[in-house]
Amino acid sequence: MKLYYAPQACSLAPHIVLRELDLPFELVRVDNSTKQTATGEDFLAINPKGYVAALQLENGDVLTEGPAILQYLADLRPEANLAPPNGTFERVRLQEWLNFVSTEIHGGLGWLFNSQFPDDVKALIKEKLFKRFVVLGQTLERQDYLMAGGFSIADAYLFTVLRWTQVFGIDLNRWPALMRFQVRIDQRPSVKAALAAEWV
Ligand SMILES: N[C@@H](CCC(=O)N[C@@H](CS)C(=O)NCC(=O)O)C(=O)O
Repeated sequence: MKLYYAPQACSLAPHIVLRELDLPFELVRVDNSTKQTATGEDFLAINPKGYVAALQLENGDVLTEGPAILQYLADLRPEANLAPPNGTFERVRLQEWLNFVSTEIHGGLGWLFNSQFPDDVKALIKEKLFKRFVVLGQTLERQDYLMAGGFSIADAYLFTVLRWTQVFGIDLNRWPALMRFQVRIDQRPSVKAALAAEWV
């Protein structure tokens, strides 16, 4: 498998999960401004959506959209328990979190990267985002991970997007459970290895 990624982008989540699962993979860096890969390919020919993450399977199929990629990977090694089995209520609960992280947290923080947005619009986005942080905090105050059963793909995703708060000067200590969560996930060997591999 090939994971097309950009350093510190949302592709870090499947990168962490590939390492958690000890699956063989190749990392291919994408320059998001030129849409060229480090290997000289036209990224738009691989993923016409033009964004990371994209996962190319051994048969050539390309899978996109973080929550889909994460679930595909987790299901390759169900014994690792990074996602409850399909067809269970717990799997739907996981999908509920993946969707929340994708639309409310990834989506919200993602808008803040847009340099064309005026400050008052960014302030409104932050106000909404902080309400979502309170919701996350309510769960993470009573358990270490989003899912009661332990570390899952949703945690890899949440960790990845919450890291961006540093870029915008948002101090996660305002939501202590979120700060503790970031520190906890940051200590995982898979996370350390993924960050080291992307740090170029
Ligand atoms: N809906 C996509 C969004 C992916 C996304 O936002 N990718 C960003 C990096 S975190 C990107 O590559 N943006 C570059 C662009 O849109 O041109 C997903 O959930 O995977």
